[in-house]
Amino acid sequence: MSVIYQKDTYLNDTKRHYCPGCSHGLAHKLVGQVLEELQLVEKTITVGSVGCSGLFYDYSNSDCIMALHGRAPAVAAGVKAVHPDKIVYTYQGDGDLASIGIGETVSAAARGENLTVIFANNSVFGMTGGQMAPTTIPGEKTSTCRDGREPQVHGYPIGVCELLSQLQGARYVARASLHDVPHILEAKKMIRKAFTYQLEGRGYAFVELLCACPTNLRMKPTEACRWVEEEMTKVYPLGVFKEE
Ligand SMILES: Cc1ncc(C[n+]2csc(CCOP(=O)(O)OP(=O)(O)O)c2C)c(N)n1
Ligand code: SF4
Repeated sequence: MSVIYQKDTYLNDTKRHYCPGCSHGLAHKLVGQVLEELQLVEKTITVGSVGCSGLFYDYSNSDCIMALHGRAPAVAAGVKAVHPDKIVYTYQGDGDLASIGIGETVSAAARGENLTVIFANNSVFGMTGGQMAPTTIPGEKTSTCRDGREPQVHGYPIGVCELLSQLQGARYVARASLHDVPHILEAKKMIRKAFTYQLEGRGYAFVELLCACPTNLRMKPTEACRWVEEEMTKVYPLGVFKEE
């Protein structure tokens, strides 16, 4: 009998702490499947970050290192410099990557580090109670903008793919969404390409995943996915921004 599906060896069986409908678990699964398919599980070092995915090291069989809030790209660059033969990637939320870590993010991309970055954009600081993040979309209600983000008062959201694709050092920049199955499959293709870039030494590769945080949106999981599809993708168009 031929095997048509089995769990990847990158993730272990530890019970996850994520809320029902949270996209983080799905994002990890896609990364795990890609690493398994590319036979990279044994040589991958994951650089985790601060936020709801901060316990990721408990869920993975790979070597993991935790960075301070926002510092994952700098840590990953150091790890890659010492272990050029390893596959090194960061997994970061939007508060981590686009707020406190925006300096490290831009610098690593501008330097053209041969790294893979997986960016889980759920539009809020999830772990700390759903505060407004640089990625919160206009009109979105959060615990620190209860009447909705108003650009004249709170500023405009940062499109990280739009920003990074302007940098010469960034080679692959793409945005996908995890709100339904066809888009999840598209996201997997992008993640695969981003790891292939590193494998081939082609430089910095970045994949943004639009994610649902039902708890802080105060929605049911299905409603949160619909919100990502209907509202988030308007502000953050999907697709490949750069591929060279
Ligand atoms: C230097 C520092 N500042 C603030 C915090 C508090 N903090 C912990 S998690 C977090 C929010 C993380 O949000 P995000 O990166 O969007 O990830 P999510 O929880 O949404 O997955 C913050 C601000 C911290 N741990 N360290
Ligand atoms: S608070 Fe949001 S990001 Fe954090 S585990 Fe729950 S749904 Fe996921």
